[in-house]
Amino acid sequence: MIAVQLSLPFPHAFARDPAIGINQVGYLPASQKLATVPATAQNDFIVEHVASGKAAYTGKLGAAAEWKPADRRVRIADFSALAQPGRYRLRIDGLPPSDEFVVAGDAYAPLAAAAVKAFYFNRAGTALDAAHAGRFARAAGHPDDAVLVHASAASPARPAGTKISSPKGWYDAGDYNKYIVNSAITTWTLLAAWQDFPQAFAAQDLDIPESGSDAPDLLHEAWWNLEWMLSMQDPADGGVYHKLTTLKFAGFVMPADAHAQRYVVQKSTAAALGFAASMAQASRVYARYEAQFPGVAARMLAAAKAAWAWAQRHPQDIYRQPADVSTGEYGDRKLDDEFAWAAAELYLATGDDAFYDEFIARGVAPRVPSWNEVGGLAWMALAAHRDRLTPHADGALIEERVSGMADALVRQWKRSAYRVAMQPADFVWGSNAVAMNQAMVLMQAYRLRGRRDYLDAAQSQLDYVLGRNPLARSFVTGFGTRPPLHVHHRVSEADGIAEPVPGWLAGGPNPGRQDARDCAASPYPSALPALAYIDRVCSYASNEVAINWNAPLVYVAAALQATQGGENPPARN
Ligand code: 9MR
Ligand code: 9MR
Repeated sequence: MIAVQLSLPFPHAFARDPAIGINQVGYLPASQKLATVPATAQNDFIVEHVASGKAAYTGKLGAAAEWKPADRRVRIADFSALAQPGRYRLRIDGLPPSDEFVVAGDAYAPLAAAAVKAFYFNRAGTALDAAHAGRFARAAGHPDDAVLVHASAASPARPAGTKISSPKGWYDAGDYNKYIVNSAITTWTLLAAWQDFPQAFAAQDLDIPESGSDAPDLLHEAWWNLEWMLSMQDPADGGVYHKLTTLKFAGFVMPADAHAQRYVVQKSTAAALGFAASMAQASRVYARYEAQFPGVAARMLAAAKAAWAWAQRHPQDIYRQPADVSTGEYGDRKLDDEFAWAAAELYLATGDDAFYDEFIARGVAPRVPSWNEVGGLAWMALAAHRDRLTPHADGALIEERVSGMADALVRQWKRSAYRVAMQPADFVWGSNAVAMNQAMVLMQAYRLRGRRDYLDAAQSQLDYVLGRNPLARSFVTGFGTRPPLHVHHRVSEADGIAEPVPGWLAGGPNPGRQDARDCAASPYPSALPALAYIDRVCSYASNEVAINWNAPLVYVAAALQATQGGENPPARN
């Protein structure tokens, strides 16, 4: 175990031939523009027009410094002043030129759209027709209209083996199961993107079956999952099943060829609270579209309250994986943050001060969110909707806690030789989503305080997942010069199309390498935090895709596009 952790035969294989790292999708005219350059003795860099080879910008490299997560010394090239749209590359004597990149007013619009469309591509229980899915059209699978109640979920009205219907929803990730805890943070993040940056989605045409209605496509896409979530609530008591799953993971087959029996498994407190939080939030969002989604807002608010009430009666029903079930767990034993999150959203939805008190009573610290750490979502929701706070709430405290969380990230970003906020401990399963969730926090603080360094730090996080990383690769399928080609995604692998389904963020470097045995034929080239990645289908620990990882990518791409997009940006300050 320890030997594997510390001494692979060639831990520096990637580090020996480093490349200039740039954002391969490009930059907005107004964005900060950084490249990461292997430590070189040269001091000058040139940004040249690809077409003419003429210099568009010349500058000096920053001082060399060490970046621990990749054990590398790097220098920063800052060409933020280059605001002229065009196609460029970076040149430094003695190094191979960088990949080509664009500066364009709409640089992240296609990315933001594709990252939402990825959810459509992961819809369960429906055929994807060629008119909307193009070559990724596929037959329907998993109708989920005859799901069995697992013994762990049995209740008087629904004994084990009862058949229920729980169709639609999104497949969680590379696997075909549907998990409430993960669905909750995912739909919350997508709807937060809509709430915070509606201008990025108002006219977005995703070319999904619902496109062309007078509600945004994003809300139609989210409703596909919310409708499924509603069916996971037991009408008899308000409890919410933790997941809808096969007993074991399916093989790498298409949805239409996966026929194993599906079950709803154990009601859990975490599921009830995540459900309550996201339903309360959604009820406010869809209330503005009553004509397109009749009755939906009221139904969701009632469902949120019922789930909250169930959680009050079952405050500690931790999910315990039954012996005959081996699919994803999303297990969490610490639920203060889930209580705080649901309370905060119910407070915003109802204006009832008792929910605010519940939120405060949990004493939850604002942290960068992840599926099992949702306290930050509560703080951010309250901060983003200060206009809804009652006199009972402490608006100044809320604002301070959210910007405090972002200030810590800004400090990390400034100190980092690589100019990213991520620390060694952030390189976990789904590290790229950590990067995106950090950027979401920074964009929340930017909305509160308008300070330029929040924006620049968020930009750096997006740069990182799009190529300004020590592997010099984009981590989003279909985007950038070297995107992932072999993600752990059953559809992408089984569909017979060489390229993976586009718009998906791969999990990213993860020194935990929990899949090492499954990947023995193509071992990780390095155990270093930022280099422990393989673009292989075997690698569910570094190269799977997942809805909760894509949602903050949607948020960040849309937020930066909305904030800094356009051909004639305001001057930098
Ligand atoms: O395909 C599964 C993936 O979706 C999960 O994230 C991962 C961890 O739970 O497990 C994958 O399934 C693998 C299993 O855990 C071990 N044997 C190989 C399976 C498929 O590669
Ligand atoms: O994202 C989850 C990660 O935090 C956990 O460490 C990992 C192992 O429990 O599971 C991840 O979630 C997977 C889920 O269990 C099943 N679907 C695929 C998810 C992404 O790999």
